Amino acid sequence: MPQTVVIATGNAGKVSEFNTILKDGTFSFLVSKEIGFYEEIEETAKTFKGNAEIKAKTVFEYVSSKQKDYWVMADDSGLEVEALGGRPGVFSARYAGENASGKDRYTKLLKEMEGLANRNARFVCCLCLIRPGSPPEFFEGECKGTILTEPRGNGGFGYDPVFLPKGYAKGFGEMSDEEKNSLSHRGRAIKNMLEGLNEKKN
Ligand code: ITT
Repeated sequence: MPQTVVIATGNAGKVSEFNTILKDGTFSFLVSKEIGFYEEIEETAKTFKGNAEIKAKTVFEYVSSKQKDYWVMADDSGLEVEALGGRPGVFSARYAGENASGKDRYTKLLKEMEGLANRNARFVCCLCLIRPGSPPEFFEGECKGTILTEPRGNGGFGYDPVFLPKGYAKGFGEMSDEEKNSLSHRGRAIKNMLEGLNEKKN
């Protein structure tokens, strides 16, 4: 029987990536709203880890009163740009205002970076996993790269069209989910989680 994991997210792009990476039948995923959780969770922490924990704990509290054996996982992630002192960072989702689209966000970023020679950046992902009876567990992943001067491709979500991972000719926006997952911050965090879970089993 697959382990049911509730992903504490409202971001369809993240869910699609989780489903692509973890498709071997070990886990069966539900998203927050599929278990009746519709609240907007306020991300008040200053770190990815802190916000991942807030999201996972909030949904776990809701789920555990109904389903005792479900796991809950949350992903807090974002883009850190060197020349902007690490911005937008934990504010990546809110960088262009509350209801902005991915396109609004990367268009604003390209504008802010116009003429900047240092285009180094990294994507960061922190996963928080809560299993019943255990303290929260954290798994991280990063992907270094550069910010393009123009968007390329329309795959992925968020800032993907303007991110070129280090050592690759294709940007995230030009990659399939599989290609992106093999090197992305989220793919690496998930790999770390699977390794961590396997170590605990043995
Ligand atoms: P949830 O909190 O509901 O999971 P969210 O989109 O608000 O969804 P975050 O608070 O973690 O998620 O914000 C992450 C933002 O960083 C996200 O909205 C994107 O703009 C950006 N981001 C994160 N991972 C990304 C990726 O793989 N590709 C492109 N942009 C990404």
